Amino acid sequence: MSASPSPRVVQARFVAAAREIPSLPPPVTLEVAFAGRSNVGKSSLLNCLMERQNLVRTSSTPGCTRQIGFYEATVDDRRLLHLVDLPGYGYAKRSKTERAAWAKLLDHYFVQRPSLMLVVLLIDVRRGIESEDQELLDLVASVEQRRVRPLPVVVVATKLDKLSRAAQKPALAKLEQRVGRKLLGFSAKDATGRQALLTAILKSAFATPAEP
Ligand SMILES: Nc1nc2c(ncn2[C@@H]2O[C@H](COP(=O)(O)OP(=O)(O)OP(=O)(O)O)[C@@H](O)[C@H]2O)c(=O)[nH]1
Ligand SMILES: [Mg+2]
Repeated sequence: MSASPSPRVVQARFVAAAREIPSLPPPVTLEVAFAGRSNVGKSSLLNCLMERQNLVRTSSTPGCTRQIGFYEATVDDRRLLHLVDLPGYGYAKRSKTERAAWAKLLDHYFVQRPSLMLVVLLIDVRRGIESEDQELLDLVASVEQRRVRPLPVVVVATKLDKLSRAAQKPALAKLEQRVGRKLLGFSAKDATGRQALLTAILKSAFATPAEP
């Protein structure tokens, strides 16, 4: 199956929501998870990627997404993917116990989930790296050594439209330097970066594993 130069999600639907590992849907479809602090724009990015206005619930109030949401996306050449919307990482208004339980669940999901092919990590371009973002970067790095297969990560800088055009490039460059890797700029408002992100997702998710 040849890859389209400008892939699009042609069909999208909600599949399942889960609060705990036992209620996750069976890992039969390749999966891409979207992680990041509360309010960074995970659910909005998913709507934008799937070209659907309100398939995923979003809110200006942090803490909107409270369950792991699974969405099936059909890409134009009929490839199927599950896009996984995660609740905000380290949401401060939750109790310490609740946050610890969530970190544990996330760790388990990242390490054990056989269908998970890629994590897309979101960082707000204006806020830069705060403690939750660093914790998440560290968590993903630590997961790599405990997985059977590698877990690639794509880091996305969100809400690019909130900066003036002139400020976007320097802000991205600064954040890239902090993270120590290349970032993709994104705006759910004007769909900047949608094509590049979808292309990166397809490349990772459907990559043929290297021969040992
Ligand atoms: N201007 C602008 N606003 C955005 C963008 N992405 C998200 N937002 C806004 O940011 C707020 C949070 O967006 P969500 O997509 O709900 O964020 P989330 O990361 O899913 O948040 P939680 O579910 O709480 O973890 C909403 O008011 C969105 O409209 C963007 O690219 N540009
Ligand atoms: Mg959300």
